[in-house]
Amino acid sequence: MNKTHTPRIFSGIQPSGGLTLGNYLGALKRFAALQETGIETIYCVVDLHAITVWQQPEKLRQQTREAAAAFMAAGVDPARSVLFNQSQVSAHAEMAWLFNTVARVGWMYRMTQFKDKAGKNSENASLGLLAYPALMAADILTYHATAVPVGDDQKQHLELTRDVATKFNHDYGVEFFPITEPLIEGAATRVMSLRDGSKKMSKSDPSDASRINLTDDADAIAQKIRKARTDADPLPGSMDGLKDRPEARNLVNIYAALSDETPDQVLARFEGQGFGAFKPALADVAVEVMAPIAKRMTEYMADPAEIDRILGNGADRADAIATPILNRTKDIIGLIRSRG
Ligand code: AQP
Repeated sequence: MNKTHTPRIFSGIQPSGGLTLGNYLGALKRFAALQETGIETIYCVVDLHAITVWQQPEKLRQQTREAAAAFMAAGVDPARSVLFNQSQVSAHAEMAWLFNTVARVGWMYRMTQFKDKAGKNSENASLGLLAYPALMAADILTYHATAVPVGDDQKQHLELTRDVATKFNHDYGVEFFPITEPLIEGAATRVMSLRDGSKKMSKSDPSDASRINLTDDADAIAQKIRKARTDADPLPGSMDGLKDRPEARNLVNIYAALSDETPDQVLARFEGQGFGAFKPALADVAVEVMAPIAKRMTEYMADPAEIDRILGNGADRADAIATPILNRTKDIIGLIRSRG
């Protein structure tokens, strides 16, 4: 399907709060691993997405730097990947406008993330929150990205990106945009809240106890896992036995993703044991993986000017890829470009 397009990976994370274990396992960990494939990787702190809900300006700056520090602490190397913040490359916003004319209003209203975030008072949500998926399509397609690693919650937005590319290509009779593949892989594509197994772990959840933050120290991690909601039954020998136990399933999936095992391998070791034994073991694995990341984040955050320099440098490299693709898009549409 993408025979004419060079493989290229793009993904992003919103600086809409401190990053969580869900962001790490569903996204960051895989971003770093994908650097080993030899395929070009472009990673972005999507600040223009974050402002679709109100962000306090000074906090937004801090969270943007912290997200960049998290990328690097998780193993994204700014020399091997392009790492930048979205608003420094204006092609994203321009392409999003062009895609606003391609995407249909009905597509936007169907998005579950819009329904969840807009809630009952959707008339009062920002227009940007509704148009969010057109900007996400722009992020991806402005680089002709062929694959996008994401968590399961972004699947619907990725489908919309494919719809935008297909409709644009069809409307203008071209084969210009690739039909991007989602990469949704591993045991932790949807890490759930520690307080409610039916809700996704999220950086903007009002309850701090619902999530593990990348900046949490060992004590906080252990305490949150100890207090995580579970049930009183012992663990079964395989995941089939956890069908109706979402909280238990979540903790086993987290363990498996952290220790690079399958959930069934984890259960084979803990079969017959209760959470009194499982939770401390999970806390140990979580601290072992997360503590070095938190330490590296603190080190990066000690030099905000260096983070800004890295993001600016990444933005220059991103711009060099994005602008020619934006210009070709304008030519296809019939927009005159005659500046010197
Ligand atoms: N709980 C999760 N499990 C697995 N993956 C997750 N991701 C987010 N939460 C989980 C993945 O992280 C990447 C970045 O997400 P985002 O920041 O763009 O927005 P989001 O998906 O809406 O994440 P949050 O944490 O829930 O943010 P807020 O609270 O601001 O909405 C994506 O690849 C996502 O799939």
